[in-house]
Amino acid sequence: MKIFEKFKNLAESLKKTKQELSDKINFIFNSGKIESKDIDKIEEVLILSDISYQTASEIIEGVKKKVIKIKDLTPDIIKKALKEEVNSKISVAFPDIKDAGKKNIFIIVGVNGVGKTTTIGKLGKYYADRGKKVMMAACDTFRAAGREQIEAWGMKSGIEVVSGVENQDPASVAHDAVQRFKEKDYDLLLIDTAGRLHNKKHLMEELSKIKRVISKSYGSEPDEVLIVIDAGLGQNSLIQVEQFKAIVDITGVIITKLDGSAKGGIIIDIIHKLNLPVRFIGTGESPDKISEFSPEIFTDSLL
Ligand SMILES: Nc1nc2c(ncn2[C@@H]2O[C@H](COP(=O)(O)OP(=O)(O)OP(=O)(O)O)[C@@H](O)[C@H]2O)c(=O)[nH]1
Ligand SMILES: [Mg+2]
Repeated sequence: MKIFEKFKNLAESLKKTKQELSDKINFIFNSGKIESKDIDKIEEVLILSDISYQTASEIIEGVKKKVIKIKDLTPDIIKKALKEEVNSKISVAFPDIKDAGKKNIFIIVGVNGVGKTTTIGKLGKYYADRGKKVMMAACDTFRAAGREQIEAWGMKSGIEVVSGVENQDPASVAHDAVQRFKEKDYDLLLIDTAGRLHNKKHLMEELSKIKRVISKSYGSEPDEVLIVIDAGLGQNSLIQVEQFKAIVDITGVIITKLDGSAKGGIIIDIIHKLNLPVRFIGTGESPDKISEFSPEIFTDSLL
């Protein structure tokens, strides 16, 4: 019960994807006797929920192998096999997120408008609620609104925000934040960055500089470099993640706006194809709408 409570938001935010997926799968099975060609139809349904062709085929091949010798196939047998296959794709034993010790730094990156600043605001509260002393840094110096936005989140949750002036070099804001973080009694520093398109070379170089400066002032690499992706962008986000990964060595993924999307299938590819852990899920706009990710709850809620 308690475990389910913890992932309630995750389960709820998968409703749209589940509807797309389960309704269509049930429709396939409603046509009477189940034949092996019905299993192939499921592959199309998976692709429609934004699972890549390659991953969908692997899942379907796995299902077929599991049920090939069973004479009287029922929808339940196939659904169970499907669940097991999806689960096997996403149950990768990643190391835990590095939020345990004293002094951890997370940098949050991603393209424009995916929900980075909102996620930092929610994460700040999430960790403060769990007893951490959190600091947030506004390294989006392109837009005054970016700074004001994170300051508003800080005010709401009583979290200190370090910010620079408009158009200040974001790397120098990051440097100042890390110095302050090191000197004072803080546990976790969350660094917000401006949105940038993955194909804009100079902006990607700027990000690489921010990370270099943080590592230098911190004395070691930041503990987590988390990329935020918008669930609604589906397969496009795989390209974004790959390009950011090449520049700043992404350590994990946060998926936002799952509440408004039927493309939750993308999560399977992030884990299976890109081999990256999904750390958090954004499930709405308000401060508490953030959830840890659980592969089991994900598959259970989806299928
Ligand atoms: N429904 C929903 N909306 C979200 C979620 N996360 C963020 N948003 C909304 O997405 C919009 C953009 O969020 P921001 O946090 O400003 O995005 P950003 O990535 O910081 O944007 P830039 O700094 O301009 O690149 C806002 O309207 C947020 O309220 C989520 O999990 N669910
Ligand atoms: Mg922002």
